[in-house]
Formats: sequence, C-alpha cells, structure tokens
Amino acid sequence: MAIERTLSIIKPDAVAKNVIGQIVSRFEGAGLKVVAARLTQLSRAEAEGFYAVHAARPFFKDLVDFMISGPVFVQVLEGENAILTNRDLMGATDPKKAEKGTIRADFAESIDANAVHGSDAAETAANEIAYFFPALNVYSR
Ligand code: RTP
Ligand code: MG
Repeated sequence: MAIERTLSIIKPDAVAKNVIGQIVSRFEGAGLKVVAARLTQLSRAEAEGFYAVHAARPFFKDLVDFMISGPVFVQVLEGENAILTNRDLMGATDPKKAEKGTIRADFAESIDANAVHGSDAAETAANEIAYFFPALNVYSR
C-alpha cells in the first residue's frame, strides 16, 4: 500500500463543539499522522477558492457562509491509503446516512454542518494541501 497525504478540515461546527482532539484521535487511532496543522479563520475568498469546484451548485453560498462562520482546523494527514482511510473514518456526506461509528455519524448535525472535510482523490489532495500549506511546512516523521 502507498503512503499518501490528504487534506482534512475540522469544520466550524465541530470546532465550536470542542471536539478537535476527539476527531484527531480517530485519525491517529487509524494510523494516520498529523504532518501539518493550523487553526484558522477562512476569508470568504479563501473558502470560495477552496470549494471552487462546487461554484455552480445551488448549495454553494450556504456552504461558503458555513465555512466562514467560525474558525476551522486544517491539517495534513499522512499514512497508508490516507485519502480513502480518511474518507472511511468521516462517513457519508449526510450524517443521517453515515455509518455508525464514523465521525459524521457521531459529531455532525446535518449535510451542511457535517463536521469534517477530506480530499476525495490523489489530485485533489495535492491541490488542497498546496492551497493551505507550503511544502516546507509539512513535516513527515
Ligand atoms: P467535503 O468536500 O466537505 O469533504 O464533503 P464531501 O466530499 O462529502 O461532499 P461534496 O459533494 O464535496 O460537497 C461539499 C460539501 O457541500 C455540502 N453539500 N450540500 N445540500 C446538498 O445537497 C449538499 N451537497 C453537498 C456538504 O456540506 C458537503 O460537505
Ligand atoms: Mg468533497
């Protein structure tokens, strides 16, 4: 299996609930390492740029409004199959459809306030990591 990196965001709802540590523990428990991290307040332009792929979707404005409603915890996770491992830990986009024991099933309220983001493929992971972290601020260990 390949060692990969993926971008994870703990969204404003989960930061407000004070469960950053509980969510990071799940990543660590699955063998993923945090190799970059920062708590930050996204600007509207940053959030729009990050979710540009969804710009034409009807939920885009609500999504951006939500992502700038409070600080987010952005991090790079590294490990075997990190992209899929993270998506499995997150669960389905809609927490009502997410499997028991996943982060979204346990911490998310709705499809809009759904606790976490995770890159969905190798190319998006590379782009999303570069969007938030210059290469010299990512620390393999
Ligand atoms: P994310 O990008 O945040 O990790 O979520 P995802 O891959 O599971 O879902 P995606 O299709 O990329 O959608 C991005 C975010 O937009 C919101 N959304 N709302 N109302 C809707 O039908 C709808 N569909 C998506 C969700 O908050 C989702 O996380
Ligand atoms: Mg997505």
